Amino acid sequence: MKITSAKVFVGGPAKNYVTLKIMTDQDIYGLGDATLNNRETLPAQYLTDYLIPNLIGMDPRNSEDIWQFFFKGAYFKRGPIAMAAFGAIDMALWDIKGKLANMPLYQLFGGKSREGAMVYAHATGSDLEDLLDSISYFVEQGYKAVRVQCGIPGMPTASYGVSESKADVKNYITNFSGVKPKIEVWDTERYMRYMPHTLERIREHVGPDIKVLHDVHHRLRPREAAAFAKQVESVGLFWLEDPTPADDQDALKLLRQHSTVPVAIGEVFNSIWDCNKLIENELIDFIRVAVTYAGGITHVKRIVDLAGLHHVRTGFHGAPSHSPLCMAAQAHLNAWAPNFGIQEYLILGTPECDALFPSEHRMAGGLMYVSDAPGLGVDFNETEAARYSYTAGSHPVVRLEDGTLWNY
Ligand code: KDG
Ligand code: MG
Repeated sequence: MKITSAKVFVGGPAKNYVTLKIMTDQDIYGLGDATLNNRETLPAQYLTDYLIPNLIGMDPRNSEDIWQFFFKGAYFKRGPIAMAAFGAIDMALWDIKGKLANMPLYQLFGGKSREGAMVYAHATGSDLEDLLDSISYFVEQGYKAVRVQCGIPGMPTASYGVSESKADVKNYITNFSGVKPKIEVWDTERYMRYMPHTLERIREHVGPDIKVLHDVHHRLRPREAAAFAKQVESVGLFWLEDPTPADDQDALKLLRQHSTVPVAIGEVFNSIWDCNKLIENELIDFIRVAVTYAGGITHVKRIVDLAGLHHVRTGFHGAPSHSPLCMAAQAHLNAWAPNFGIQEYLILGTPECDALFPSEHRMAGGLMYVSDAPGLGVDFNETEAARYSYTAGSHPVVRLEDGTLWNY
């Protein structure tokens, strides 16, 4: 069996999905996602210029050797651009493998460990009143877990995960358009004063059974993160996400000495080498990598297995920038993983998105049910794809009030 050609599409409804389609000499094709949020053209270019010309003629069934060829074979390894490009190839090769075997991917991993996989929604409010409405909305929809992000009184601008306008509580989508980033202003002291007791109020509002998650989005120093985690311990958070900048694998030691709050980290990691010490030293409870920019199914499965040895559960990234192809790959891993934790879920399921990526993966009662179709179980409609083109976007840049640059 041979790979005969491959093409890359960039675009989609409200997002620049980067979709790879690999064709073979046997009338079977595979699909993969290389979407790197706000830098979408870069993995697309890497695929087109370097990786696809090497893929032509390879046997798509040798997904392990092909992964090693691109990863070990590259002198300059890792990094989100390369790993997103390898990730898309790897996903597409697993898709082909599943179609050849006439099995859904989770069967090739070892079958199902559960039926529905718990997901969490994003509740958001420009103030606490709005946030409580937002939480109630998602709970009424059947979600068992919600991430809560609240506007902080006196904060000069809306901060991460918070609606800019009042009463915008259902579909929180940040407008990232433009090459020049929007500037956000951050004040750690205001956040540290307001957020802990607000989380207490949220717990009183939802009762004991709803799982509550909160994302600090890399904003605190290790000592501040330790103090914050200690203060919010009584809230019983399901997780505290990215309390410190993710690059420092030792930063969480102080937090661990002062608090038992579960910690989730890893949405910016792109290889096992970014998280192996965190996992082996049991400094985290959930690993947040995404199948797209952590090198695809082959590499993420290795991370999941390492995590399982150290009581670390999965909590794969599922921001709206992930295409339904990445979410499908994660759905198969979630169905299989013995150490599954939770899945972030923000695909809006718009008619436009469903038309571009037809699939039978479905959501019910706050759980995601994986499709039984062979391979990834998602198709790609090229006629629909022709309607979309690329629009440049950027993540905001954060500064302190005196102008000092901070972490987004
Ligand atoms: O591309 C960056 C976003 O995906 C990120 O800011 C979202 O923190 C995030 C989350 O938890 O989904
Ligand atoms: Mg996050």
